[in-house]
Amino acid sequence: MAHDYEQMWKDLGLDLAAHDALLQVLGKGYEDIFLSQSDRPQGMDYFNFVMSEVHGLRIKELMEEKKAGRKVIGSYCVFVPEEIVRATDSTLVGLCAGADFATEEVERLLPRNTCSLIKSAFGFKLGKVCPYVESSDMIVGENTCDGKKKSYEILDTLVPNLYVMDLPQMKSNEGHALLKGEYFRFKEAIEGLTGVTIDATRLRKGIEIVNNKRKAIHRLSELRRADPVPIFGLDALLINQVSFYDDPIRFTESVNKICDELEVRVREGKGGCPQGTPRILLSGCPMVVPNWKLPWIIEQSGAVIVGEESCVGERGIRNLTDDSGAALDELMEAIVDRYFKIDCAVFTPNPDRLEHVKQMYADYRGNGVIHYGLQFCQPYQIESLPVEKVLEESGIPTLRVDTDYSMEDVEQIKTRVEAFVERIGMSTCSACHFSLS
Ligand code: BJ8
Repeated sequence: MAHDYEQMWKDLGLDLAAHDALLQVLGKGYEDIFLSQSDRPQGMDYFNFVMSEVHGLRIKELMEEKKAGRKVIGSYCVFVPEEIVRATDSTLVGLCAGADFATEEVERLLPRNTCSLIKSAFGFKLGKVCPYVESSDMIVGENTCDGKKKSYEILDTLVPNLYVMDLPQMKSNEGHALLKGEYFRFKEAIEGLTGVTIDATRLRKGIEIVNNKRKAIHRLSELRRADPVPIFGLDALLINQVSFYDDPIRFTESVNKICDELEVRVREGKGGCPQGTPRILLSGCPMVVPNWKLPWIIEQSGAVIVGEESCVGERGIRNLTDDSGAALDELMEAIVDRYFKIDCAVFTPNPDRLEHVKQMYADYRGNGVIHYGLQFCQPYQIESLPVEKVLEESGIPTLRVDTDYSMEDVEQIKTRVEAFVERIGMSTCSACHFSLS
């Protein structure tokens, strides 16, 4: 792949040696974690291919779109409304990163006790290894947690095209009005960037494309309620992760295709794990490529992940946008209503999320919840305590795991997860054990 795309990466200003090293580590990790699983659905071949070309063919496609006059918008948060971006035929890509990179350089700009997700995003920019950042015509930052909000002030000095979106922190009428104002301001900014005026027809089309993507993931999620589970949690997470990079229409088709296959598995009572495998609901911070450490540990410990209460998961794709409005303003209002329901821990208070975790646990027929907090993530680490309390009061076994992107704590987490899986008292599944070595 490197040979074919080297000139493109050079033109984007990537550091070819550092980028090659990153791709090698990623490729090896992917092989060890994903390709070593047994009994994967055939439909995963498509997602394997996307991953193998995530810095290659997909970037080439984006370059071609740009040549044809279309724009690429990069984002770090699921609050950035993709419908508005699609309404101008532009493409939204996720820029969050899930691996440490250029840590020394990052820590010259950000305090050491900044969460890995923010540090990693900076590391990928400073280390010149992310073709998505470099191909973005606009990068959208958002005022969510303090770490992101303040770090965007520094990011603004590193990129030429940062747009900062203000977001509410309370689910009040004033919060709703703030979000509405910000989405209208964003619409104008996107129109200014692209030269395309968004009308009702365009916006409805954008809503349709994004809703279809969500519906396909909803379908996949529903299938994970079956016992035996027809797909490993790692693969389902990967599909969610790919949704942030892939062409949305092709992605939707590919998810629906794998769902057809999974439906047959469910009908025939087949799956990667035998019936009775302990079922874990993951809850907490978003997990972006290539942050697979905790899910890998969980599934290696003889459990299967049946759902993710996360922005790379159900929190991000949960509700559809109502497309029944005739006028542009009605459709914009529907977009605001849809996004205002996102129960990110940056909101205070945030009772909806506590209810949602419990609801997901019931819907996905869980046997336990593992709460994942990134170290130094105040919103999710602080909220993990009420989450644990509410779950334990309902008799739901809960384990809180706070970690970062390093591999230093793998053994320690493994010991805790294995004990938890044993505690939830179900039979373990030998088919779920696969090795990283
Ligand atoms: S809507 S979860 S994508 S803000 S892990 S950077 S919160 S300190 S990512 Fe998020 Fe939007 Fe919310 Fe979702 Fe801060 Fe925590 Fe780091 Fe985080």
